[in-house]
Amino acid sequence: CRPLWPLGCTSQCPLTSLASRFSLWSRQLSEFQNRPIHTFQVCHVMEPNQNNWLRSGWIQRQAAQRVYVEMRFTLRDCNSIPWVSGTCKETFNLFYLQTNEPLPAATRFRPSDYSKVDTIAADESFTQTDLGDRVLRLNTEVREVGPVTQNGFYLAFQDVGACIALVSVKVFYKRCPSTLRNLASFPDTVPHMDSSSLVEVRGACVENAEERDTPKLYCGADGDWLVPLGHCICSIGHEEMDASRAASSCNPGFFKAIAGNTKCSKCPLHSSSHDQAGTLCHCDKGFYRALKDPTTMACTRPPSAPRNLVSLINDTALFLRWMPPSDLGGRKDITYNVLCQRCDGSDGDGMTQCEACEPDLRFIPRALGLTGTSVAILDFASHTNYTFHVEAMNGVSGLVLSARLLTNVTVNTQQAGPALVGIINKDWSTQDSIALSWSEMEQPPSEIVEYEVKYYEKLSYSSTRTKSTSVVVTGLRPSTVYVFHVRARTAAGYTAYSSNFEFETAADDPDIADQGQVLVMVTASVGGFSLLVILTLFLLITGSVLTFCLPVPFSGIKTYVDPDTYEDPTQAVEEFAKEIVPSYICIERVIGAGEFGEVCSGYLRIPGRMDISVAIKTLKGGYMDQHRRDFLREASIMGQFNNPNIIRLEGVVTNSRPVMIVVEYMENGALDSFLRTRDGQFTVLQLVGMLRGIAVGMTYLSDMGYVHRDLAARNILVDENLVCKVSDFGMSRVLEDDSEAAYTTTGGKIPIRWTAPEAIAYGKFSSASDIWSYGIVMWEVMSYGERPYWEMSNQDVILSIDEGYRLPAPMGCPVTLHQLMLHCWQKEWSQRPRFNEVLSFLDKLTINPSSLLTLVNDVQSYSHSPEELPDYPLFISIGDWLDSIKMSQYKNNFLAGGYTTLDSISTMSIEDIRRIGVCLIGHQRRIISSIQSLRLQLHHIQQSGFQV
Ligand code: ACK
Repeated sequence: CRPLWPLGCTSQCPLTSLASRFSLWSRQLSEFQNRPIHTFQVCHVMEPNQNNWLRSGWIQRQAAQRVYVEMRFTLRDCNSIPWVSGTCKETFNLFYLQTNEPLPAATRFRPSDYSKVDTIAADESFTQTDLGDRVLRLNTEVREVGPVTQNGFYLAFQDVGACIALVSVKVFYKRCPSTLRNLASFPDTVPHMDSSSLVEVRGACVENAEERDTPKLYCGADGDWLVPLGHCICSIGHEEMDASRAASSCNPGFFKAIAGNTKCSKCPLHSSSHDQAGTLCHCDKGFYRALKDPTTMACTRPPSAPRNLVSLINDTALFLRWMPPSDLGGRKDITYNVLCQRCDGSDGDGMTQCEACEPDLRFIPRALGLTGTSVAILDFASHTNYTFHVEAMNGVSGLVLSARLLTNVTVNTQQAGPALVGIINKDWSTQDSIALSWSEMEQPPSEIVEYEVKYYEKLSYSSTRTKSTSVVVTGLRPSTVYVFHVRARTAAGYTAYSSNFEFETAADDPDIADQGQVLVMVTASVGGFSLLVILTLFLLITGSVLTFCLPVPFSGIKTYVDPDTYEDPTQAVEEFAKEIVPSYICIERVIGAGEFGEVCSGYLRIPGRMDISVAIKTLKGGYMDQHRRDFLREASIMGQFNNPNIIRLEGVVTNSRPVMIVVEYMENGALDSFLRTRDGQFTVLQLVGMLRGIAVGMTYLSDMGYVHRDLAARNILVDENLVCKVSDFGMSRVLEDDSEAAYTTTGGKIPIRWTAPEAIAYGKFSSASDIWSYGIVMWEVMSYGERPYWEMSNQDVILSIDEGYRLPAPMGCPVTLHQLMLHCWQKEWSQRPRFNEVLSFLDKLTINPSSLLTLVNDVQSYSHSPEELPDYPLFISIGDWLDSIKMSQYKNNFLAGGYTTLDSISTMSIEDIRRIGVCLIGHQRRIISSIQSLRLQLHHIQQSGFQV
């Protein structure tokens, strides 16, 4: 409150007794600790017609809109004064007069000029003391005066015959005091004259704070601040202090890069701030921050050089592989550049002459910006020394001027001509040795020096040498198949490798020595010279001929080479698929039809080996070259894989007709039809086992960088032990073969129901889109081959997915598995799990089968509860519906059960379906699926705003 009056007045000055009998007294009141105080008193209670006036000086209004007068006075009640009845009064009156200026001193006092404010009565007059005396009590009364609109006013007190002592008069107005709220300051504010309206006041942000939403407060009539709105926030480099009243600067070692009411953060690792109010921490010497790094991220540095760079060369490709640097510099965005130089011969001073490699050298996947730790190099010149430098880069490498850290390897590509060794015979074997021999070529191009035999046990190798055309490789493991590569070194250097040969050591029985022989095609023989043959033994487990031969253990996985990167696709077939002698193939019967010709089953009868059951895909006569290429493309892809859950390529027949692809035989055929014929016959654990197998195969493919694009139950084959293997690789590019594939707006052919939205929309196929398809395969498996999204059109599937709809859990599906499916169907591809994560999740489920016990058994527990179901009109009858799903025989069951409308069946549970007498589990499943499908279609119709 602000006093208006008395301002700077002494006890004598403020009130003037006007034409009256008010007089100034000195009194002692207990309320004033009995100190003497001055009062104006009047007490002419015995005399009638009293009219005594006391008037204030001129009081300036200042900012006041509403003026209050507080009067403190004592008043004797008439009863306490004997013989005064009739004349004694117990009230006095308060008046006021507004003027713009003080009245001239000579102005006559005219009571009629004054307006009455109120009649004032006392609340208290006497109190009883302990001694029984009656003591006058002080009264306090407050009145509002006005409205006062002129510059000032006078107050006047009229006595009409009471006994009063006026102790004090205080005149004041109310204001909302200046304040700090939400980091904004609000000035002193006078409320509105009209008590029902508030004064809106805009605050100003305190120092080092900035406005977000305009800060506001409202000043109420009683001088209270009300309704705080908006706020200010601390500027960068500052944090809030003292309950949002002030912003203080960040201390050294702390920073704040974004305005807001958060605290200053400690400088991230390898950075510091030395001053107050730091908005950024500067990187310590030798550490950097990339342009896109958030300021909260630790400063990082370039990586050290890659380690253990090794090379492998075969006839057509040169492979480099390395290990990540020991110091990644604190970052994860590591990439590698492979730089190449040709270093041929030396100049006159004995210095090696190096120049940039030829531009048409092909690096697969590329030379720069590699994210993996291997690269394949094609189209290199023979008889050449290449030096490859591999450098590791990360997001801050570009900010550093210091020398680059490289790892080098020099590779000599010289080959002294084509393979000289063609036939290798296995003469005999024991459980730990194999005896080999080979014939000599009649006319070798140049003298052969000697044989060197290298052999590999797991990931390390040993070697032995021989000058003769035979060798006994000892120290092998029993009952193990080894792959042999042979090449000769002549005086001119190495020849190309021979084909692969597989030989097996004998079983673990010391008495049995295998005397089998293997006949293979001859590409060259060795003449009567001393010669060197290198036998390279690959342990089958480690992979095909592309496996690196390393002196150190090597954990890496091969990279898939796209056959399309070969100019001549037949080269890719030669490289990755074995040519089979047609007479070794024994066709038994036709088992199906593929896009290029029949699929048959039969045996592969290779002399010296056990018969193998095989499926034989044939290319029908009258094909065009393009057909042949597309047909064999699958073989050159499949031939690169070696995994128990990927269909195994036995070989191809390309040199005679019909052209054939021979793969392992899978007794139970395609997974989708297999499950359909065995509806409800497996345990959940068996189904999970199948899914696990598929996940193993897909983990292998994705690790190799191969994207399948057409993962679906129809492309998984099942063997007699229920092992599932991924197949159908030819379609990764064109998908012509898949009856499910439909043309998209971009012109590609895509199996819509199995394909991730980003792949449909912009052709973005990746292992993440394969994961989406894997989720659909999970759903197919758990529903025993049900068609995903039932009878919905492709267009409706795309729209529903876009609207966030996902397939509900199939009947009897454990909740955990459905959750995994939903995870695979995340719209954002980067949020989907990876195959190795899916695999370890499935492994955990298998180890802990109780996690599979919670089933989604009832349609009512699906994501759309019955209450949410649209109230749709009946557009077909129950009879039509049952006819459409070939379940007409249950019409009466539905009628008898009281289900006469589609509306009524939409909430049916599997229990309800059993209750009305549908006993066969396959029929229960078909009906419940169709109900789900109806619900989905109705949901979609509702979403699209279409009125049925
Ligand atoms: O469902 P299915 O019996 O399994 O019918 C198709 C048919 O050939 C046309 O592709 C079957 N099929 C394909 N590859 C093999 C295989 N490796 N083993 C057994 N059946 C196979 C497939």
